[in-house]
Amino acid sequence: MTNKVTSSELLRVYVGVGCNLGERERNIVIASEAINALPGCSNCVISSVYETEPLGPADQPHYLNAVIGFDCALEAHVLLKQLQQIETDQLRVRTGERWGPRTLDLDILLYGAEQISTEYLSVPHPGIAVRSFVLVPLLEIAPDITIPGLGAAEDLLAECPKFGISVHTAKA
Ligand code: A4P
Ligand code: MG
Repeated sequence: MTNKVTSSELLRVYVGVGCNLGERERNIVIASEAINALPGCSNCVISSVYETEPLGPADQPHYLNAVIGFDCALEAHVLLKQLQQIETDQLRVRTGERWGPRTLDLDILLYGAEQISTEYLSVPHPGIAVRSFVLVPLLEIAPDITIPGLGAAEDLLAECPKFGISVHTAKA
């Protein structure tokens, strides 16, 4: 495992954003502002916002999904804690239901080109290859991106279930 970042080293990080409760679009905007305001994080770019059918229990509202890319000087587990605090600030309640509805979910998709496997963190995110709601917005802001250990994101998308993905709000 190599997950140490020195204060002088910036990695490009991609975070997947998902929500299907509350003021969905507003939750995403607030999340991107909160990430941009984190210490050691800068040059934040957000994809278009996409509407998608739920992965998991079908009796829950459709999701809005987006991907946020930014330069990051935070160590990966420190970033995870910061993202979980942003989720909590946006009134996320953890019910324990797998893939249940939520006001905000922030997943670390990619942390530079690093592969991390600890009790608390798996990067690249384990679902990345089979989620159009991750790959489509990721490719929009990083068209040539390669997923460490898995290959070109574009090739993964070709084989991936689509979850009825459509643009909800185009990138500004
Ligand atoms: N964790 C491990 N790796 C990571 C990572 N790369 N990023 C751990 C973030 N967290 C990571 O997460 C559970 C634990 O995962 C954390 O404590 C962390 O240490 P959580 O956010 O508390 O719970 P969760 O999100 O409900 O669990 P899970 O299994 O990660 O769910 P997913 O994969 O996030 O899926 N359908 C659509 N259309 N769009 C969606 O965005 N999202 C989900 C949630 C289900 N269905 C969806 C969508
Ligand atoms: Mg999650």
